[in-house]
Amino acid sequence: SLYDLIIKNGIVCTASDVFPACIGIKDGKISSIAGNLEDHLALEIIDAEGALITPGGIDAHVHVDERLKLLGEVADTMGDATRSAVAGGTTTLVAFATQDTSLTGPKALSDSVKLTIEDYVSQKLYCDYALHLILFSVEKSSVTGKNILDVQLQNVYQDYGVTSVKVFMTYPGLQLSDYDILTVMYATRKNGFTTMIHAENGDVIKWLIEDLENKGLVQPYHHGVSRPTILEGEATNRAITLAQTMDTPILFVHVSAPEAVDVIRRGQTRGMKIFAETCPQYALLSEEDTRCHHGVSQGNEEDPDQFIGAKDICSPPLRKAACQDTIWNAMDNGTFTIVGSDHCPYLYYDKLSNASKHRAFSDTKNGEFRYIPNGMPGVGTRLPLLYSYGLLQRRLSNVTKFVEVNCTNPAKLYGLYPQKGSLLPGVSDADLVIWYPDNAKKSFASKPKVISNKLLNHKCDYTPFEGFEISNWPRYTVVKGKIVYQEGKFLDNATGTYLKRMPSEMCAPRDRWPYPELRPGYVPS
Ligand code: DUC
Ligand code: ZN
Ligand code: ZN
Ligand code: ZN
Repeated sequence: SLYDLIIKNGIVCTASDVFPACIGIKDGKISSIAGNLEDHLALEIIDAEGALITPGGIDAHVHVDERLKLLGEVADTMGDATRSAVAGGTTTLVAFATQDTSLTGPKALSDSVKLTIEDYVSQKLYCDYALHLILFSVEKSSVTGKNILDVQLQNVYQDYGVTSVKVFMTYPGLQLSDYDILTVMYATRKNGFTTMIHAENGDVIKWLIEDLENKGLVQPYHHGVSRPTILEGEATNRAITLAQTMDTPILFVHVSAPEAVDVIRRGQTRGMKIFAETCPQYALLSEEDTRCHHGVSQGNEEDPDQFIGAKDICSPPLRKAACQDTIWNAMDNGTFTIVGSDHCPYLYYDKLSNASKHRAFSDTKNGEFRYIPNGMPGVGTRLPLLYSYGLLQRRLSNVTKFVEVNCTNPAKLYGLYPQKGSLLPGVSDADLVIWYPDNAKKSFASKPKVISNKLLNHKCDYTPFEGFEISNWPRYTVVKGKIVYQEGKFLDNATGTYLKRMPSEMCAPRDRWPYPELRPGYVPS
């Protein structure tokens, strides 16, 4: 027949348009979108009953079991993360391959990616995924190092279609100097890569952590005290300065601080190619969520160790509740290009004993915040939270904005568009989500009202969003034309594969230099 599947009676929502239409799907692709498609043309029909239909989400920031446990050992495999993603309406992931510094030479980075992909081929994947590359060591810390990296990046793109690199301005062992960041920017600029930046001033944070420990202030709450917003603002501004020096587009990941939002917005207004990502936790949680360690009175059955605040530790840390409005506004006004989850699922309870012991206790009997791994799960909650708390509560102006930051912009930013991130007939994969109509009368019996860990289908033993009320949860998630998740249940027909990417269609250098002599290849006349 003409179509494998027709979805009718829905409202099609893209990053630009909202309109009632039928969607015809054939061979895993969106084939037609039309006012009416006749039932007899398809093998299978879904009646969407007036529901909103959006492209599947793209979560371009997830951590799964990486080969080198630089930031600690996470609970989810790629298979687990794709499963949780699909249950929450996300149909593409971009995770991280880590530079393997035991490899050198022109294929060092290409082989780092290769080994990562090999780890995932045997896993059952529920949707497609791509990879960024984490760089934490510049092989030759001299101006000639830029040529080595240039060739290494060329190979990584040619061999595996990786077109983005993440660098850290914090963490002992991972932090790059300004000098090395310029080297990275030279090479990413030349190869059309996107440079992703974790902006926090690592030297100052190191000093503050030591000082807090000397004062005995080691509980989870003090993790946030050691990483104040001004240090994110400073590092963000410094990275913008480096990007301006090297005429390189940059992307700030997991932005949390109002000071950072301010310098990003000002740089954008000056015409700089600055992009930014925020995460649902910075819009919906606060530093108060890490406080539960305080005082015996707050201890209870659930929290015998006075340690439950560890569930809300991430970096950058959760901020004051008063910062949340800034995050929502920047999401709605275009300062933030995308929303990613920064899914980084560390087990709260000890894996082996299953007792009420966080892994940090194995390193130190007091559970000092320094040893608590920085991250929380979120790949399954990103879209439902943004739908209920963003769209329905009017913090996001409309559904086109919801689609833009969660689906379409991540695809454009990371070179996956228009195969992913839209519903363009003839070109887009049939990855989509059917949401409940607001006034749904019919619903699956267990229609969720609050977020619970069970709903998330991940391996992590908690969610920081436990108990958050949700008005909508994906009713159907369709991946490459197959209904993979329907009314709370998985249908056993999922497939996922590695995606090669194109260079970003948003990030291109502007060729504006503070002095012409700084231009690569400048020859004095
Ligand atoms: N940065 C991330 O992107 N994820 C987890 C921890 C971190 O610092
Ligand atoms: Zn980071
Ligand atoms: Zn305290
Ligand atoms: Zn991350």
